[in-house]
Amino acid sequence: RGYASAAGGATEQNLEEWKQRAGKEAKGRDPWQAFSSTNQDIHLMPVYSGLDVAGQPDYGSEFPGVYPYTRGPYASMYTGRPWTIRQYAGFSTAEESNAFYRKALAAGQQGTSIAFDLPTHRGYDSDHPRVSGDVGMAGVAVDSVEDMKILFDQIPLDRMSVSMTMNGAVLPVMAMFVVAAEEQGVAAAKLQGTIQNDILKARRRERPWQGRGKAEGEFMVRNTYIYPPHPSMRIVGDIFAYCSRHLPKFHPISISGYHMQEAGATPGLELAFTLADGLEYIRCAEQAGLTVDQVAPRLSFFFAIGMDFFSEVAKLRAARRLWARLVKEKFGPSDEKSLVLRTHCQTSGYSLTAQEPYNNIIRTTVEAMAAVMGGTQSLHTNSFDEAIALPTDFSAKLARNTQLILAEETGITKACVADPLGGSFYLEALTSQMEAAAEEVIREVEQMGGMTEAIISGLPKLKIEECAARQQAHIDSNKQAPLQVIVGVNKYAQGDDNGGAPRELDVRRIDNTMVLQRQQERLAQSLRATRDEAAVQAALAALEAAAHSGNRQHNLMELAVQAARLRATVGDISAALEKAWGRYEAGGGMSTGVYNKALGTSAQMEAVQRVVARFEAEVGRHPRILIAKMGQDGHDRGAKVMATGLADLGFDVDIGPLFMTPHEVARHAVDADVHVVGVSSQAAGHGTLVPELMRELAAQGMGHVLVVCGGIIPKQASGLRRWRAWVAAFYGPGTRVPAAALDMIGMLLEGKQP
Ligand code: DCA
Repeated sequence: RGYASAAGGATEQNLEEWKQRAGKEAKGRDPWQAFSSTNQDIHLMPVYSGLDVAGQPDYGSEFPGVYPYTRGPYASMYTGRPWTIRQYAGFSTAEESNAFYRKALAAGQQGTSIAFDLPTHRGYDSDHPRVSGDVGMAGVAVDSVEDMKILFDQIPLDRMSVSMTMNGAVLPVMAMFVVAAEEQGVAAAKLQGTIQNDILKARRRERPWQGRGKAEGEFMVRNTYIYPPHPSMRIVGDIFAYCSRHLPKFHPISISGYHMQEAGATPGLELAFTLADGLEYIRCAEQAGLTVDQVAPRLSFFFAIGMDFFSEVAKLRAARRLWARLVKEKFGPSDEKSLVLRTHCQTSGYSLTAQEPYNNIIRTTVEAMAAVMGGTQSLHTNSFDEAIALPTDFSAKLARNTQLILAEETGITKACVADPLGGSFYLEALTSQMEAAAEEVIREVEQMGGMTEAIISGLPKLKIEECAARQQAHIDSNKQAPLQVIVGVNKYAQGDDNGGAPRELDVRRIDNTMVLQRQQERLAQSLRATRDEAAVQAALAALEAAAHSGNRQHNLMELAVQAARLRATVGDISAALEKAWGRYEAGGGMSTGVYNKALGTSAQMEAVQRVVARFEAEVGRHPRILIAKMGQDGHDRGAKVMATGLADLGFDVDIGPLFMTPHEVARHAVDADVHVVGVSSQAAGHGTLVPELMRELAAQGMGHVLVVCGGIIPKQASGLRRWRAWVAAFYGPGTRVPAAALDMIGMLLEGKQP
């Protein structure tokens, strides 16, 4: 504790007086011990005063919009202009998504944010044989410029800012956006918005077997990447260079921490890895021939906002301060705009529960408040039903209204001041502590040679998975550590008493066969049949040659735009690059021991050990499970947590690679001679893929294997009723790993056949 005038007159004597009074309230215990706690990252004292900020040189003298921007990127903040309400959405066809955006914009939304389906993310056209279960399921299917034009029909691209969450197939998608605008009569120079283009990021987490059906991508935990890390970074650099030349108002990247927190990172770890990614991208731009001042002012960030209210506010403040300082020290820019971190935030998908889903409205409101108090520029609020399915029109409207009410009814914007929480002793001290902790991690990453090298070494992924396994064990053990209470799940669960609310939500249903048919028809009849095939093939050959050559004079984005103009598809452009670089298979790897250690001993744990021992005695080996992800759904947080937990509980666990076909899963089950196949699905492809798996298992003589499923599998999906009868168990959101283990071994010992 230091002393300075910033202590505002507080002295050690004042503190002693507080301790005496608190000591009485603590009934004789040391109040410092009795009332202190830890958030996920930092040990917290029970009270803060001027003494705790007195050592901070800038305490009290910082202003919003002024270096180091702790209090906000703009001087007037929301008093001048509120944040942008930017809801992320997209489903099935371009026509339906376009109608949805237009309705949302008319109802108060201010920017669009496009969710693409998984085949598009992974660079496959809708008619590719690997992707039939995923077309149009977790986002909109876009195969060509024709789809892109429909997506933005009657949306004025010269005035409306558009965000596109795209990483793997970023070249064709960005190229098609530019061409669609061109054909709408809008010059590239007028385009405003953001493309995610963040191939380094980590992906989102699900509770075991759980998650939401949104498509994201990255390297840290294996997701919607397509090419190996180094060529992927070249794409990022080429997009930076292209945007700097042709789209000066566009943000060529959204450096994303969101998926790290969703995958299990604490807010502090999310902060550190995201800024480390940011530094790496500036270097990547430099390699593409740009100066820091040509790229840094247009970098944008994206953070998750979870339930740890004050940590989240402090995280955004610390992010701005640390970023400004790091960029200044490392790159010495001359444009002050290069130092300013501007961000989009999204409320946490992980914090949503399938049990008592209306509670999610309250969670999202609190998280949105944290984002706003932290000074976000743009915000997405989740819909309450997203732990179950994609949002309905009704739930999407409530999510949007959450922001409209905050912005227009509460006095947070108009009748308010810039950075209203600035100066809070606790918040300022927490901001500094988070900044220092993040800087420490960033130093470690920098010593490894930066984030690309760190990712190749597997460090960030393992750190995040360890955090996730530890948190899950705390939830499962019912220890109810701070921030691990989930009302309605591990505390105050009401069981069947729903207070009269409808038990089953009316969820969005997507008819995959209809989308598939429409996309296939458009590809075959109006695209491939009418385009100049020779010109298309020449454009694709030029792209492939440029990728092969590694010559940075040939900008890949430039070549992708030419190919897109000629009606080359997402699949064509991705395949051309794949010929040069191959498709990347990240190494697997699973953290072990973390779950067990955090879980500690419990009656349930001992019960699992007993049944595993009994199984071994009767069968002659440990129960063996293959955990499989099928289709293009890369959300493997639930699968990983389940795998880690089951391995720690005594199972032999095989975890298959991502993106398997049902045939490949059955083959793997035969080769590994497993007792159970656990299918984890977050992207709704299970309706097509699980029945196919059942047929494949039977065909390969493995009909006796127990098949269990987990993830986002709504009970209401009527088409599933038939195959649900064949599946031995469904482990929905909130399932505890030991409970699932007991259940599976129980079924195996009873000889229950699906
Ligand atoms: N006073 C004066 N001008 C202001 C103020 C203010 N208080 N606040 C904002 N503005 C201006 C900005 O300077 C900007 O104008 P410019 O582009 O000419 O510089 C304009 O208003 C828009 O504000 P901005 O803060 O850039 O907000 P957005 O356009 O919503 O951009 C950003 C936010 C994070 C930078 C962007 O990358 C984004 O929208 N990301 C979303 C990513 C996403 O949706 N991901 C989905 C998962």
